[in-house]
Amino acid sequence: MPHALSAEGEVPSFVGEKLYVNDGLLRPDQVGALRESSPDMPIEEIRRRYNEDGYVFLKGLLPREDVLRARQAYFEMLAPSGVLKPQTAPVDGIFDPANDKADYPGIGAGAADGNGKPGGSTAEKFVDLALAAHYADWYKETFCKHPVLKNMIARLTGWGDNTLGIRRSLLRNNTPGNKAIGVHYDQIFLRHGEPTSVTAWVPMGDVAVTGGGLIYLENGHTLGQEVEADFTRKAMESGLTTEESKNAFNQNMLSTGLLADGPLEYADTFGRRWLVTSYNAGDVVLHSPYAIHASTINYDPNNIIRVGTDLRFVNGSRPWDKRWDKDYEFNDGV
Ligand SMILES: O=C(O)CCC(=O)C(=O)O
Ligand SMILES: [Fe+2]
Repeated sequence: MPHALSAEGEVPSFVGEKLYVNDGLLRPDQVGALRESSPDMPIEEIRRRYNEDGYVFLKGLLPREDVLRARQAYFEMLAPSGVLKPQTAPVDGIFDPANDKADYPGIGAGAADGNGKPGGSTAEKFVDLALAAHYADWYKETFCKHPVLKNMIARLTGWGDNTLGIRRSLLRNNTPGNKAIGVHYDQIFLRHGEPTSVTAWVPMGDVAVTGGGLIYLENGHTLGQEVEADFTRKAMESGLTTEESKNAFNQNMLSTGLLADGPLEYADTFGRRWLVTSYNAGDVVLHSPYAIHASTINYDPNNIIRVGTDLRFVNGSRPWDKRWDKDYEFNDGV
């Protein structure tokens, strides 16, 4: 049976919703559901799923109120930039539709060169405040060091007291309609360490399925390993030094360090689906350093700004990428 066409003549991507990525509208055959897990499952089962899928999506791991408290602090800080719709509560994070989205570009995905300062001079107030939020106590000392998260990772990995939350993190804001992060796996940016880090992707607020959440390539962690082996081979063949080959932006790679800007074409090239979901405040996805992921463009029906952070954990008793032992800054070369 042919799929019903929507009013615009385009087929919804998933559960009746249209999911847009940097290179267009995902087709239904390119999309599946992210597998949900419960933090109350036996840790062996959580570990089994993490190893099998390259990620584990833990519903309600963090107390919802802790996440919303951070969301509120974030938007109270950013409100003077005019980002929020007048007469709305900061915790709701509703973008003022009267704004030009170009003046409110996203941290982490908004700059053409990946990790540079996004936007022009009219974006400066917003961008400067969004950067300053990285250094605020409620973020750096409280949210990033949440004991429930660290404890889960210590149990998952068996690292125990050696579990170390690394300092550099990106507190990302995806304003409606702006560019989304392209296709990548995290080890590309962590090559000075062993490929055993765990990333916790933490949505800071509820994220509708069309609201710009993270998407994972099905079995992407096995493909990521193959791609990394290929980069290593190319680096050797082209005579790069070990140091050069560890660079995420070396001559064999895109200038952004990404595998591709466009998830749609990438899914077709490798014949794999993107796994998607909606998120609630408190949910966390733990993913392996080879898990291939990207995000959708935020087209939330209520103009809710998507905020999220990626917190990384390593075994502090093993070699890890110490370039990350610093707070995030634009153009920090990592
Ligand atoms: O939040 C995003 O858009 C990207 C996050 C990410 O790449 C990660 O958590 O590793
Ligand atoms: Fe990532």
